[in-house]
Amino acid sequence: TAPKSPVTAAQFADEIREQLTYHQGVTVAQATPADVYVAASLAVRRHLMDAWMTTQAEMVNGHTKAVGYLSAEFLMGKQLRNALLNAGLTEQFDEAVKELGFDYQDVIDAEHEPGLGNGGLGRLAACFIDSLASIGVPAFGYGIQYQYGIFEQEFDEQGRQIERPDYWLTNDEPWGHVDYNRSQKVSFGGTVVENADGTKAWKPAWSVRAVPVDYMVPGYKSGRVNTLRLWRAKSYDEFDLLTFNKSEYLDAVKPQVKAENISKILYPEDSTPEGKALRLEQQYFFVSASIHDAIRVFYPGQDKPDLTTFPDKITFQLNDTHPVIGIPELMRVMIDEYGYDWDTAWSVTTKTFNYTCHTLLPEALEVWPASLIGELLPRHLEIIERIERQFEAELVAKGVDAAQIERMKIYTGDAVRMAYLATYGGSHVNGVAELHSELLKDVTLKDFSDTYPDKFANVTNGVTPRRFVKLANPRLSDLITEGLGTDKWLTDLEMLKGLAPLANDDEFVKKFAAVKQANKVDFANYAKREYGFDLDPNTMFNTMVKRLHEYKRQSLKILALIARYADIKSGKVSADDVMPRTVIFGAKAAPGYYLAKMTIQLINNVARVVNNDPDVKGKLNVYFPWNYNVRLAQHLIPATDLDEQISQAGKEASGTGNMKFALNGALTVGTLDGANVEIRERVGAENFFLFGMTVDEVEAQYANGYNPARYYESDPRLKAAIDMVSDGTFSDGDRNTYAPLVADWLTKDWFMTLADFTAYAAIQGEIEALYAQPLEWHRKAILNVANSGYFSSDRSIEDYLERIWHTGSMA
Ligand code: 26Q
Repeated sequence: TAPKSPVTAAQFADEIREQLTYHQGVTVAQATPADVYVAASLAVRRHLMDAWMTTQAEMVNGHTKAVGYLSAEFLMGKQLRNALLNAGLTEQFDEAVKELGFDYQDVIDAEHEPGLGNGGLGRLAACFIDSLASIGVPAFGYGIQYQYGIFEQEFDEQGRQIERPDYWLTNDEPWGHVDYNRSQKVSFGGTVVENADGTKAWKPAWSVRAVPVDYMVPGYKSGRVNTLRLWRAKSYDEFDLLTFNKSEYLDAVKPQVKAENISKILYPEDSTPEGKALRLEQQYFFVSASIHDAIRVFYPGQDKPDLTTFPDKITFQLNDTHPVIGIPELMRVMIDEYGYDWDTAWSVTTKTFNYTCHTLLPEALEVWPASLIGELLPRHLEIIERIERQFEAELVAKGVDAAQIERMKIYTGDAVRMAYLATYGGSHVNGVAELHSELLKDVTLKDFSDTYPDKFANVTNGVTPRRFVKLANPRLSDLITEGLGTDKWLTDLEMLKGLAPLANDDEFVKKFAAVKQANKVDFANYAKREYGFDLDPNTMFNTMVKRLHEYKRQSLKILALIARYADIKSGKVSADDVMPRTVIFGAKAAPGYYLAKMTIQLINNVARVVNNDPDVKGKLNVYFPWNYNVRLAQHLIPATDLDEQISQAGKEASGTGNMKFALNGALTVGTLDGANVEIRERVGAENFFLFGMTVDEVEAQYANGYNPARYYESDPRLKAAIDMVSDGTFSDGDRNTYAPLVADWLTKDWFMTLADFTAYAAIQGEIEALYAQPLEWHRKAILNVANSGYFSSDRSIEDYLERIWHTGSMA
């Protein structure tokens, strides 16, 4: 179904006026851009409402299984422009806003992006629900409406990261619809008692009310609008007016505070989970509410639903281990709340869930102390124990040896391994890139893949071309449409292949180069306005944006940059031979991640020193715009010439920034890690700057006892760079500032930054030689665009439908 042809610009302006008057009660003359933002958002929402209701009705009445994407994070980015695009109202909006006397950019800027995620995993969830709606698959995203999203990053005078709370709900938020009438009760604590008939009953100690806040997820030209349902925790215990007296007044609100804390804040750690009770409460809170919600939706008004049909109604995808408590929860709901026997419940549960793993780092796999689960969810711990007994019996029956059974324990007696529970308790496990899925089978979950080989699958990640090409890069989008003679590529991204022959057409290459140049000028203006930076768009824009992690190796980039700086300064490289470069970093560090925060400080101070040094003026500049988020990504990616994907081989599960850059015509310098491998295969080895050790070489180094000092001693440029970090060049002469970082490099260097330095430095020459031939550079960039259509999240979703969910789009 195509969306109905909507309204004229004049009509849309009237609709905005109407919202201003009847919703906000302000005249156009009184209205601020923020008012117009709210009014316009409500107006677009009205246009999408019929499609939203139809989609929901057909989802329940139709014969297509729905997808429930369970994720602790959805990093959505701003909503207004995306909704306009999908409602077919972009031009009307631009004109209407002008007619009302506003600048459309001011209106767009009024929206505070919902930062309800840390990075890759949360953004992937947002891309996936966009694709599900665009393909027309009935789907719910289920998560948490955190009141505080990912912190807002600032830098202090010393260049250190400061975290500020992201109170994104401080203004009117027109997108989320708070549906108090569809709340769910979620309980915690207490004890388990045995009923007279031998069944078990959980007597919880306390409960919270999960209130759904619904967001529209409009598909692009599909006529479908799915739902993102984010749960907000509310207390049932309002003031207890009967019992409190004056001295107990403050105590009386304590239960309320405790309950509402559950959805208060997004945990900003994305690699080394801490076993905090509040985090487990969050996980159970949204998963329990979502499971009950799905039963309510798919068995409307039924007291005794036939839950044996549940896996035909919905399939739950577990986005990493964060929602895995849903497995024992569905068991509990079926057995305790609906009276099913264990085997029936187990059969339904294993058919309902599938698990996506997003990591290879052992320290990032969630393991919960059994004592904590026992305290918070005593009935679930019992169920997990029984799952463990059944699992061990099954392994014995399969002839698995005792040592392996011991290694595979889901429940060790002390702890519960959530990845193992997810693997056993669901139908499929998938990694997020081919290399990652192979390593999952061979290393991380080897025992499981040996025992259950058929469970394992790969689905390589993807990104939505609507947000990351069409919205972020309108110039390139127009050029692609011109080149292909159609805009159908936006829903069939493999069509980009049709651009490949145009890489040999000099006229097209020049147009492509002009698009990139114009995007760079735009970004320079944006950086001036937002950050006060003076970027020179006539230099190469070289970008590294992603969370700050040792394994991602921002250190490698900064050390190579320092070495380059030293070369120019010492005259070893004559300034005339230097290809002018602007290096742009963006990265948030987890607040408690000491070395990551020190790396941020180092980058900021290298930037300060380099940018103020007349010896390298115009040759090398370094900028670190703070608070990297979806909005900044949308501005920066289209303006990038060269992007950095330089993680240690075998550590980045996939990466998705790499895909966004390739689709926007940047060339990549990268290692054979994650999805880089597949990107390089598709765009062609000659159009990708590869360097560094392979997974096997990394493993061999670990096995031989890796010694970083050896590399420090053997590469004089590396030595010089590290010495400059320790001698105070970037700390006003203070030799202590970076001592812990330097000590780590020289004695541990777990991710082998030093071992890859020489190769990384060497490839810079190749990069600069190519950049000196603009036509050749842009030809390769075009081939990156042309051959990256595979990395659409539409394709990822098609793969999930076929390999894992076994369902399709609505008729
Ligand atoms: C877990 C427990 C407690 C607190 C926090 C967490 C937590 C939160 C977020 C653990 C991990 C994350 C996020 C992980 C993540 O973003 N992984 C990335 O996922 C991308 C999408 O698949 C991949 O492209 C990246 O390679 C992977 O690092």
